[in-house]
Amino acid sequence: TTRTPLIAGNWKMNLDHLQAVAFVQKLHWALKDAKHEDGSVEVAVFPPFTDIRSVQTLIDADKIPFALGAQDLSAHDSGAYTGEVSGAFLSKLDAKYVIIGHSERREYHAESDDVVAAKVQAALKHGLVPVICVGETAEDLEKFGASAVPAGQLEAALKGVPASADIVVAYEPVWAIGSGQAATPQQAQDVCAALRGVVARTLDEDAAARTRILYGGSVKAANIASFMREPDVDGALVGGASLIVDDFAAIIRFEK
Ligand code: G2H
Repeated sequence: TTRTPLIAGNWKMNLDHLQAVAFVQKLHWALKDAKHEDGSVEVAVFPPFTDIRSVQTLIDADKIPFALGAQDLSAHDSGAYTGEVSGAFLSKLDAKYVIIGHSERREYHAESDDVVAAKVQAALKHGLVPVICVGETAEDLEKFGASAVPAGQLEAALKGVPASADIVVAYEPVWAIGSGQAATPQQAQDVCAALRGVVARTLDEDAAARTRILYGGSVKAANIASFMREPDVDGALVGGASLIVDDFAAIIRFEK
């Protein structure tokens, strides 16, 4: 199976809507003639909610080949949930993807595996592709090894998901996030392969062959190629380096 690599920029709580529009314009210029233009690499940006409308208008007007995603969504469809954002609203804005269960949400907003699973259901219901984030802390790594915790998180998130569902998985070891200390390509490969096994067991073999599994955690221009050479790493979820035009463009232009 050929899986189209996905390079995803998780901006976290950075760039207001004016900065976001300027950034996307600059990134688009920096990528003229890059391989995303022919569809051999997919690029997605995940701005804060308040930027999504502005970025959507720009990529639509200028025919910029970036997919749009949100960093979170509500588990509910609508109603008395102050401060929450429905997946229905996101898909109306042409968002294709939504990040679910990022470790910062698990840690600072107490998102449990059950909440993550409910949000995955909400995303699928509204036609969004969930980017399901899993990863172990330094303490988990020491106690259980690298794969056990992320595999358990993924299994929980896939509860009730049909085998035909379009999903993306992101392996983000918590100890590698924003720390400048990325996992080694071999570590990423081992866990991504284990996660593909979870998809095969929980969904089916076809889903496992089709599903893109990303590595995230201190990805930069200097290390992207080493991750992309691994057979079970199908792309990257990039935080810090997705906020710098030249760095993110260089990551998208990776050569194996
Ligand atoms: C992990 C990653 C993006 P960074 O959180 O999701 O961030 O690349 O800054 O480590």
